[in-house]
Amino acid sequence: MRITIYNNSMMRHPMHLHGFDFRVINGKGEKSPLKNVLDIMPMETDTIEFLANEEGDWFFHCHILYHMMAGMNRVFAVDDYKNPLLPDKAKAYKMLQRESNMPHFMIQNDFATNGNDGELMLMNARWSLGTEWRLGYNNMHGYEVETHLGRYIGKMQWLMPFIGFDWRYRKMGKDEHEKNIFGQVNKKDNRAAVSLGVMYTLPMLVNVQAEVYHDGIFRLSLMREDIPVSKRLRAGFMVNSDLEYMADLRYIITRNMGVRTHYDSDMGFGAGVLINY
Ligand SMILES: [Cu+2]
Repeated sequence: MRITIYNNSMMRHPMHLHGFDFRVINGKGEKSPLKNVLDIMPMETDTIEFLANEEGDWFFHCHILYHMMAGMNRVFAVDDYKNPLLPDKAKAYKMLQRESNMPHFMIQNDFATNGNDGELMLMNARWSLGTEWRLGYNNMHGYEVETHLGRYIGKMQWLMPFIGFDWRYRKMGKDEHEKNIFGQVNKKDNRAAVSLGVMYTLPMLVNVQAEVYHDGIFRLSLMREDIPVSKRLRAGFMVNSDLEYMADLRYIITRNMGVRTHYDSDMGFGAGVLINY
């Protein structure tokens, strides 16, 4: 049996096969190494080969267990093995796939000098529900909340169509209307809008997002989070066609805590403590 696997993620995955050792056929011919774990690197393609001569249902999975639980697992059925523990194998396999597509939850908030900056997210392998907020301490800075519900589609899952809801409130003293780069006038001070959009993952994990709101306003954004600068330092940025921008630097102290400094075109410069779960 010959299988070609491709790693389209930016992580390495030690893929482990039960029941057999396999050869890794990557142009080494007779000298192909024999393994039962293949640590596949980002963007790597590998072909593995083994003689499926042992009857059974054999598990093939990523050995990083939370990847396995997020769906990186399959079963190779060799012959029609009657497993005494699994009378209904089709049902059991469905249950496995359901169990390994559990929703996971994350939340973070930056308690900063210029406001609260945070997000929460509920995701499984395909669906993503996320809310981001920027809550200022005064009316001039105002509030801004953006919510997106989307589904990653395609084999590579680089494209996510979504529906969104934006709500913002701000009081500058005058009701300020700003123009975006398409010449559309955007009411920024008190706005509630629903949107349809798509997000696409570009190389280097830069996300580009195109969104059209029910009032006709169009918005394009480019963003990237978690750019590793050093072992503990992460950078990020966002720019959009409303001429808003943000750049941040974050220093990871513990798994759930860090310090963050950022500059936001609406809220200015801020420094704070970032808590995440
Ligand atoms: Cu993995």
